[in-house]
Amino acid sequence: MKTLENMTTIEQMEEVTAKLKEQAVKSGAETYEDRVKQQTPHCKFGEDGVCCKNCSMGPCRVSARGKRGICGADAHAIAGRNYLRMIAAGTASHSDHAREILHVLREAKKDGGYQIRDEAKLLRLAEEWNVKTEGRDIYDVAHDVANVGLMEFGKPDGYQLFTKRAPAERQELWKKEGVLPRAIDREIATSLHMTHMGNTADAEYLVRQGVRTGLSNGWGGSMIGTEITDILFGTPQERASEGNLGVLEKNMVNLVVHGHDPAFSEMVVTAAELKELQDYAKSKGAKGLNVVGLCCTANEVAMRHGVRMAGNFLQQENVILTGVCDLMCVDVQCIFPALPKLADCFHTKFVTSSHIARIPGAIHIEFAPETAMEQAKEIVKMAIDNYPNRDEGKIYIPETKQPANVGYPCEVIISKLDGVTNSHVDQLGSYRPAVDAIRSGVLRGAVGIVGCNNPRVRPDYSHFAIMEELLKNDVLIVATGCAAQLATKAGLLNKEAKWCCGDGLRRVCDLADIPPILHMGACVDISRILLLVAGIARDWNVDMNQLPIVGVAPEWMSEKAVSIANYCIGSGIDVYLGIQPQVMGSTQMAELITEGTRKITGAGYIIDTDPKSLVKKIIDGIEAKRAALGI
Ligand code: SF4
Ligand code: MSK
Repeated sequence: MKTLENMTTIEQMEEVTAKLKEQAVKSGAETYEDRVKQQTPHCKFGEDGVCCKNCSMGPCRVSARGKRGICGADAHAIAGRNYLRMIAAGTASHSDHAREILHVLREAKKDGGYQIRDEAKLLRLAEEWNVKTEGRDIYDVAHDVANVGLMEFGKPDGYQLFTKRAPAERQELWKKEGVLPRAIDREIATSLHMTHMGNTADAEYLVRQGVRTGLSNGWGGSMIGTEITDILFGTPQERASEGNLGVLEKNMVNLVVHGHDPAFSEMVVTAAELKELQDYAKSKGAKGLNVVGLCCTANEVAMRHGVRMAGNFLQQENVILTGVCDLMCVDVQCIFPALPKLADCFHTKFVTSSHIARIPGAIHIEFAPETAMEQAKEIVKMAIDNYPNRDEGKIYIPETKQPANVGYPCEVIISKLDGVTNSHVDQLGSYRPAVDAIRSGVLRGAVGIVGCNNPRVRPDYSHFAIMEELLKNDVLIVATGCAAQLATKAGLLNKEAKWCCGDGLRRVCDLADIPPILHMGACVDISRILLLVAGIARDWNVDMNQLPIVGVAPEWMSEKAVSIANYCIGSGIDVYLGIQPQVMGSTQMAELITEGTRKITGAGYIIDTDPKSLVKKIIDGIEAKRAALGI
């Protein structure tokens, strides 16, 4: 087995970050590393989740001196309420993103800025949601589908429609346990209501509502977001791309799109392809326009256009520190409010576009579907006009970049598997070749590695160490979000990375012509992983929690990640965490999230902050699932 010799190591990535830090110091700029020092050590009450400020009798904190808040809430109630509020906020974020996309679909027109790119998917969804299609204009169908989707947020009765996509046993379990999700906004509101002063103080019920709210995201908001994005902008296809800071170009106008909402980034990418703007860039002495992505927006535009990826969450400041970022435009989520101030130390223009993420010091261009193209053109022009303003003395572009194969939604995975066996593919598709490979032991199992990177640990290191070990042990990896970006930077999304896999996984990669880590998209696209696991469970004729398939978030940081973890747990998928949830000041909560949920959904957290022992636990967990299935 070859080693990772052609890959970019964490040490090499860290060398680049250290050089860019020198750039920051020279320019008098502050970076997150400085702020980590200022914030360390972190507040222990906050870390343990036992500080409550849900009413003005507080804030109250649980300590040896005072074991209850003024109202009598104990550590379990306080930690449980804080935890549920994180899930509610994460669910709100993913789901509101989906709602915005539905509004764009409702405005889509044949000759408008937004059009339908995947008609077949729209028609399938219309059928699933009982929207009439026969003899109708496709845009009338689209608008009705958008209205059904919008009702999923606030309908007074019934449950999330997409929960019917789960295996029947799972749906029954959700009903029996009272966690079948209702309207998305209702689950969020119920969570906030339950955690208001004077309401639920029993940690178990806070955890149960956490699972239900998470499920309204996974099988509701996020899944709606992914489906509608595919309908509007096209279901991703396998594509070649490149990733890491070396994708920034010295002689081109560099425009960076950052955030999550493809309705915005798609328009910027489209505008930058216009000849008039390419010519305008040349008129300013540049060789052309170079649009690159950051964070989850990078995943979105790479999967649909092959746009190159500058990096993940903790790389956002590094992009500006290169001195060649002519403009960074952002939409929503995971955007450091530090960026406008940092941009001021360089020539970079920093543009916000959404009322959801207003940041002092930014140029704000409020993005609206009806004027989207004009606004995107304005932004691209602003980037071009800024190109001549670079300060040569402040430029350092790291050379590091790696080739990547991206764009493996369920549809592409199914067609790749179909190529292996020519098995019949029905409308839902078949994962039978994957089932056979896992059953026979050629693959030991599969792991979804997702989530952010986090300065609480050595950034990116846990992702890398876990991926490397799993590949050697014949475990197929699917990745999304900033974990997928780390795989990109390391070179692990390249088909050639099969050389660092065990024999079984390498054989599967050869037969199916896939890289060993399949890029499934942004963090909202973890709903694709739910459908993948549900599809495999269906073809195996077991429930989702029986499969040797687990989720890992080695460096998670956001509230969205806690919501995601809860929809995975709710779906029977064990979640391995490398960062402790902020509940450990409550023994009851510590037990509930690791063991208690197993009695409800058949899954729970396994937490270990040491990546080496975490990956051992993942492999042991997969083997235990195999043993229970008798394989
Ligand atoms: Fe303190 Fe109770 Fe108010 Fe929380 S709800 S701040 S524990 S009095
Ligand atoms: S961007 S939520 S840092 S994955 Fe989706 Fe990355 Fe985590 Fe944000």
